[in-house]
Amino acid sequence: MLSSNQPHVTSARYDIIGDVHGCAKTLVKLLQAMGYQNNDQGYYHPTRKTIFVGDIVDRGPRIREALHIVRDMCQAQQAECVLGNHEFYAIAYFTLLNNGGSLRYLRPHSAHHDRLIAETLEQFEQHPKDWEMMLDWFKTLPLYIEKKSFRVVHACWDSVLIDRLKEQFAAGHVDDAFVAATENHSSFAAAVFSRLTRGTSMHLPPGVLIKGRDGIDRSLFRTRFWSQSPQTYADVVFQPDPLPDYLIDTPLSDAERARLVHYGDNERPVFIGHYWLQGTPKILRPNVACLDYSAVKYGKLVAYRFDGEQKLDNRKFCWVSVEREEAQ
Ligand SMILES: [Mn+2]
Repeated sequence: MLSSNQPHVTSARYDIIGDVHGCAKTLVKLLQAMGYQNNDQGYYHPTRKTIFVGDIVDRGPRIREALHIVRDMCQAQQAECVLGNHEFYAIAYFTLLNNGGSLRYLRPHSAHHDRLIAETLEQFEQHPKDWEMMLDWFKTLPLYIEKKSFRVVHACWDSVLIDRLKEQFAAGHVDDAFVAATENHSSFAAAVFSRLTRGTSMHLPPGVLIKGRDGIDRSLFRTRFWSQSPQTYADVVFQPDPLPDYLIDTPLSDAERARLVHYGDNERPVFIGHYWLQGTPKILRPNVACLDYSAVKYGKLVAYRFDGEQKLDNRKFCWVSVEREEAQ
């Protein structure tokens, strides 16, 4: 029986943490700054739980350690974690498909895909059993978390897709057949993984390309799902590289507007990661907060300390700045 002075964890007290990408030292600093302690089962807080928005894996210097911290917290029921696009990439990179005797990987081992997973494979090279365990764990992660007072998804809350997914997988995590079905890019499974873990984008007008800071030409731009009555490209664009001036006032066509995902102001708060934001953490809407502030690119590892409020508050962000690689 619970004694009256025992700390009581309500369902609404959560620290939601952004994309870790192998920054284990920074993660420990953030947990400690928020009053978490460590015992033989991992980090815990006497009165709060943690939710990770995904993308624990890839890029950073301490990927294995970061995965162990997060997995241990999940195993001890001190945390939950949604699947990020990078965990999905890892699953797909190691998923072998066999159609009519020809074996191939669900995620082709192209130079680009090899590059994205390189740090992870290097850091697990001497620990193959450990990596297998992590891959098995990734497969158990839900694509979204929905609580009475809030929601979490890596990149985009698309209620049409999520409602349909719920009918098939009530707990939010899928099975091997659903993962394999993403090979067909027009399948429901492919739409779910792409939309929920990578968000929405829009095609630029025919023939127009924009060059990103990474030097890559793109015919698409990332869009936000929380715009209210957007009229122009400026109202929906959401990415580190701004659109060129001559495009920014382009009116949205009815067809473009119809394809946008809409997250209403009256819906419960939703927390996301994924978008490589910079600067001082602040909410995107009263009910939308992004927690990815580019920790692995010497930005910040950010948490939002949620206590059930339906209007989010900029004072509830907590973060650790990453100065250089040794600190990651
Ligand atoms: Mn991501």
